[in-house]
Formats: sequence, C-alpha cells, structure tokens
Amino acid sequence: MMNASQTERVAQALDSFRIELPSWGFANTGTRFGKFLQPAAALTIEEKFADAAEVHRTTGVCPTLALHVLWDLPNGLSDVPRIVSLAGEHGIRPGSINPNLFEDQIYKFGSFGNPDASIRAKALQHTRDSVAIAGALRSRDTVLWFADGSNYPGTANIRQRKQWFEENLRALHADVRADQRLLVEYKPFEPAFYHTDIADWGMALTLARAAGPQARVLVDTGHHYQSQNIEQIVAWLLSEDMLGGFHFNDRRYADDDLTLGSIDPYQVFRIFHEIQHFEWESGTRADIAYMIDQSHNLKGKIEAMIQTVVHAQELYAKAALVDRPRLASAQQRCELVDAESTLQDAFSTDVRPAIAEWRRAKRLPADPLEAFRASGYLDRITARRGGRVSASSSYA
Ligand code: LRH
Ligand code: MN
Repeated sequence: MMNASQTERVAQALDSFRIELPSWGFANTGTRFGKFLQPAAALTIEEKFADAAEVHRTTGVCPTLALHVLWDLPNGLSDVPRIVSLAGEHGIRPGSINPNLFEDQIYKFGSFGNPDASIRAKALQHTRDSVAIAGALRSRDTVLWFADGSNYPGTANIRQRKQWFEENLRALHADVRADQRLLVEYKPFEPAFYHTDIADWGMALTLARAAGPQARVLVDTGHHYQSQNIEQIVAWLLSEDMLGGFHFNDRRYADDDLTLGSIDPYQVFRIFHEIQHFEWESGTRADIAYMIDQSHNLKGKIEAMIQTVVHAQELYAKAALVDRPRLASAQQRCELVDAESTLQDAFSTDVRPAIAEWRRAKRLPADPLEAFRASGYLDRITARRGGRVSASSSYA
C-alpha cells in the first residue's frame, strides 16, 4: 500500500509527463514478409488526427502528433493550412517533424552520404523543407533519421560520407531558428547491413555537435545491440547536455518496434530513473521530448497506443518512487544491496490505484482502455473505413 507522500509524488510525476504519438502508428504497417491490413486503420491524415484525439481523450497526456513529411504532408508547405485546421478540429497539436530520406529510389546509395552531389543536394533540400514545415506548424523538433549505409565491405568510403554528413547537417542547422531543435537519431543496422553512417550514440553526438548548438541526440530504444546498456547512454547524454528525446518501443531481437514495456519494462524504468535522478541531483527539468515510435502490425492500433501510454505512465510513476536520498547515500557507502533495492522497491510498487485516482481527479477515465472499448469509437470507424483496402507499398 502506498503512503500519502508516495501518492503525491506519483501525482506530481504524472502532472508533468507527456508523450507524443506517431501518426504512422495508426496506419497499416508490416514487415518485408507482408502487411496485415486492418479495416479500421487510418489511411488519411484526417483519420490519424482523429485516432490520436481518441487516445488523448482517454489518457489526457498525448497532446501532440509526430508527422512524417512524405506520408502526412506529401505537398509540403502547402499542406500546412490543412494540418493547422485538423489540429484545431481535434485538439491535437502537430509534434515533431520527420523527413523521409529512405523510400525514394534516388536514395539507393544514401541521402546525405550519397557519393552523387546532386542527390545530397536533394536530400538537404528535403530536410530544409521539413524545418520550414516545422516552423510553419510551430513544431519545435525536426527528427533526422538516415537509412544511409552500405551492405558490403569496401563499397563505401565511411570517412568521406561522415564529412558529407557534417557539411549537410551544418548547412541545415543554418535554417534552424533559436526556438527549434534538430534531433539526430542513430541506428546500428537496417536497412543497411554492413555499415550505417549514424550507427550509435557517439556518432550521433559527434554529428550533432558538428551541426550546431540547436542539435541534440535522439535515443530510439529499439536502435541498440542486444547487450547495450541504454540507460548508461542516457546518463552520458544527460551529462553532456545533449539528450534531446526518445522514440520509445520494445524489442526481443532487433528494431522490432513492439509496444513499450511488452518485453522488458524494467529497461524503460531504468531509463526513467536515470532521468529523474539527474533532475533530482541538478534541481533542473531535463529538456526531453518523450515520443512513441512503434508499428502495430498485429494489435489493434488504437488499443496498442493506449496500452503504450498507460504503461509509460506506470513506469514513469514507479521511477518517481525511488527514494533518492537513500539511494545516493547507499551509492556513496557502496552498500550494493541497499542501493539496488531502492530501485527494485519502487519498480515492484503497484502504482495503478494512485494513477486511477489521479485520472479521476483530472476528470479522465480511470481505465483508458476500458473507456475506449466502451466508447464504440472502433465500431464507428470500422463501419466508416472498412471495405476499402489500401494496397500502398509504402511502409506506413
Ligand atoms: C527508423 C525509425 C525512424 C522513423 C521510422 C518510422 O527505424 O525509428 O525514427 O522515421 O522508424
Ligand atoms: Mn525511431
């Protein structure tokens, strides 16, 4: 049973915790072995905003929607007025802007890292357009993920490509306003399977620094080798003041993009713990964009999103229960068992009653998933959207 001060700490943590939804999480997605279509899946940006609004209605903590430029604004800046009116209509603000530098045939040998200067220029122009779209939508962050790399030893000049990335990121940074940020996302492999130009946190940090003061590093939890200590990377990036945000998901093997906490909830708890311990020690609020990046290939897309948000809240609330003064003194005295058990005690605390209480106090449904199921929203959109099958080849 939690005591009053613990209940208060859970409420304070939830008051500040917000997490961004990915528009592509509502669309039909799959793997190279196929895409299982869902009749209620969102095909249009209107439907993606409507579904995001339903997740926000039931949870109250997802006021922004991440957009992928070519999927959500295929006409670029001229699609901005439509997005602005949808945002007003659904009470969901446009969130981070994600350029698409991985589907176009011209990017076969890379985008910023392509040996062909005209293709590098096209890629740079697309990212510039994306930063302009972010400005027009008052979105703070442009997230830069590059599929660039190679599949066979000797086929790419890795140092030359690094230099092209520095040049293009520096050029792009010149367009970034003081109230905007560039978040550089790393990934060790896929779709490239020999080398990836931005493969780990150190490479992303080096390039973000080379780009300029508005650039930070984005940590996608699925973009790590099996045995990597992700929370140590988080601690280092916090220490360097270079942590810009997260793409949360879970995985058993590679970049599986499964729902957060479905495989290793203690991993997400350890990440939240590192952040909250930094905030406790520094007395500052870490300037981090918490975002979801998942593909719901089998689960109902809206249910998977609500499940993810609810689980993120629970793990963030558990991390708020770590007795930090006790932990700091146990760490100082090298009392290993005492130190470790401050985390385990918090992690094993059932925070769900306190969270349900917090929701009631905020006039939110005590059980978001139950509220969604009782709303009939899924039946309504299935009736409205069913019967049409989009066979688009694009990822989302
Ligand atoms: C790449 C990635 C990136 C997105 C894409 C949908 O794996 O994590 O963040 O652009 O997924
Ligand atoms: Mn990602």
